[in-house]
Amino acid sequence: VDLERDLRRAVEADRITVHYQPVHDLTDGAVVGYEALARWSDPDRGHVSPAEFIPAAERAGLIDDLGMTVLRQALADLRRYGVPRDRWLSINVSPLQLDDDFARRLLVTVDRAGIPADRLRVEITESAMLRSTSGYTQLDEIRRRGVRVLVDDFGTGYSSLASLRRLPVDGIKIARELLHDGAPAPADTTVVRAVRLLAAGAGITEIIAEGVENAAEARTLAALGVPYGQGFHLGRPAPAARALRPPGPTP
Ligand code: G
Ligand code: G
Ligand code: MN
Ligand code: NA
Repeated sequence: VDLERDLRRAVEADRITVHYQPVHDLTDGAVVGYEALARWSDPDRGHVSPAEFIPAAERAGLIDDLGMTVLRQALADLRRYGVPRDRWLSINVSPLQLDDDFARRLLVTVDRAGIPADRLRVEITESAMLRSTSGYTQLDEIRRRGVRVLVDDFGTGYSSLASLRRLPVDGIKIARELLHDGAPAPADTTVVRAVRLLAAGAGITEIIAEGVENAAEARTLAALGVPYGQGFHLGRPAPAARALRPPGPTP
């Protein structure tokens, strides 16, 4: 409860910040987009993990404000740092945000920022999507404007071809748990092949592997036809000034 109170103050005082983790094209290494990740550093608590404060925000009814704060900051950062037009911005969306006004609010915010809606990606977990069919309408509405919907943490829940075909989605992010399973070895090729087939069966080709932690994994995934990757090997989450600044001469 104290946590929720402090978080409310942080959200109201605009003290939630955003870090960015790049998504890379695994064939040529180019950056194709960024995932925005909320950060909270409290004067007394220090750095609080999103694994702790996101659920707290959901319990306290703050997730909507927090999500919009992250979106607004991220859209502003795209402009401030002159991020090239062809790089997308991905935000995480909690199922609790998918109320009847979600699409309208999101699109108004994007339009006000002067960023084309087709640069935006929205990440939602599969279980969250399956929970509310009313959310489908909202997702379809933003998709009509060009926003792409990605299934986050794919493979950690109940994944089936049937559900994937029914969901209003454009891409999937393969959960890092699926690739590592404790072993520091190359990505599990059987699992990756299966996921690719499942996605293809639903007409989905935008596939992003999460948790790419070494060069061997990146090579294996590329060889298996996974187009995109994200992970510590490719780039860690970092503040805008570091993550989004165009590469310049190193001092
Ligand atoms: O990478 P990191 O440890 O920051 O993220 C931990 C979890 O918090 C991830 O599951 C991520 O999806 C979630 N998360 C991070 N930022 C946001 C946000 O702005 N909104 C929501 N709903 N979840 C977020
Ligand atoms: O659930 P979601 O995919 O939104 O979570 C992103 C989280 O994954 C963030 O907390 C981020 O710090 C973490 N993350 C990103 N890349 C890697 C990686 O290569 N390895 C591990 N273990 N975690 C990662
Ligand atoms: Mn995510
Ligand atoms: Na994920």
